[in-house]
Amino acid sequence: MAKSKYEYVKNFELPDPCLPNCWIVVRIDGRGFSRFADVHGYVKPNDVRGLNLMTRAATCVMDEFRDICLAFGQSDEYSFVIRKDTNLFNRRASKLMTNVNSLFASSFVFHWVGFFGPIRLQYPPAFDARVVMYPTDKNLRDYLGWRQADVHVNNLYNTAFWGLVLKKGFSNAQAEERLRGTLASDKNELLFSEFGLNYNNEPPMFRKGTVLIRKLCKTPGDGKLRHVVLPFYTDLIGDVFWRENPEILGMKSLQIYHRPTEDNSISQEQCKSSPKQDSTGSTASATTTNEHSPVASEKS
Ligand SMILES: Nc1nc2c(ncn2[C@@H]2O[C@H](COP(=O)(O)OP(=O)(O)O)[C@@H](O)[C@H]2O)c(=O)[nH]1
Ligand SMILES: [Mg+2]
Repeated sequence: MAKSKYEYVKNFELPDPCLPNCWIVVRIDGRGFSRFADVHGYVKPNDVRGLNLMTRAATCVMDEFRDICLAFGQSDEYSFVIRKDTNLFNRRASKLMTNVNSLFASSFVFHWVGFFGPIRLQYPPAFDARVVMYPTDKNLRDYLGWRQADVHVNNLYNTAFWGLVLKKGFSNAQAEERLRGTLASDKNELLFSEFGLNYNNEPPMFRKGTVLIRKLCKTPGDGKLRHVVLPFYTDLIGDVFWRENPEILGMKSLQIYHRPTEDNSISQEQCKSSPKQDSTGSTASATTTNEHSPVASEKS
């Protein structure tokens, strides 16, 4: 067919490939989530329903895009790490970013009722996204370490702040003033002396965020090995996680994971952490003991 006079406009579309051989990270972040959390009555400082819903949405994304080898979530953000040898969407940054982001947002809405039940969604939430490339394993680990350190700093502060406001009747300004200039050790001490709370006993999901990785799990019943996405609440900064899961950076075949036999699910009431089943039957559970949990999602 002869070229139409409009064809030339395609030349305005610029290529945007991600550099070869780099880890690709897509990070999504809730837009105006402080307001969203207030409007929907999120528990302060951590709402397990909200955190688990984020993890459910992230699991949907990982189920769809198998080249995502790890995701890390906290608060209103999730980072998705895409294998450095991926050819997904020909490595086009905008395609990767928009597909991950839109599937995340639609999954968040799709699964809302499974986590929030009768609390209706008041308006459509939105998420921004960015793509960042990391050329070395160290860069990638440092990126994830940075996000995890952020969880620690924010959660320690927020736990102290909301403790003062909700349990001691401080105004927001008074709590801010009380915490101004304090070190981590001061906040730990404050939590212990004022509220009898040992920060290290707070649920790992709150303190460390959620790591999603892929494993092979034996399915109860038919005993078949199936591909699963599992949540872990564990340290990413040290070497242990990377030593125990060498397939991630090594881009090797999935490892077999043996599920803990006991039911570790806990509720918001029990420890401000509730990995209840959602309406689809999937779980994204937290544990206080093993820092890992039952299956979040299964695909054969
Ligand atoms: N109450 C509550 N708020 C949360 C929770 N997770 C995230 N948020 C809110 O979401 C915000 C996320 O931070 P940021 O992205 O910087 O703020 P944004 O620009 O308003 O989206 C936090 O400051 C909280 O206000 C939660 O579990 N409970
Ligand atoms: Mg945000």
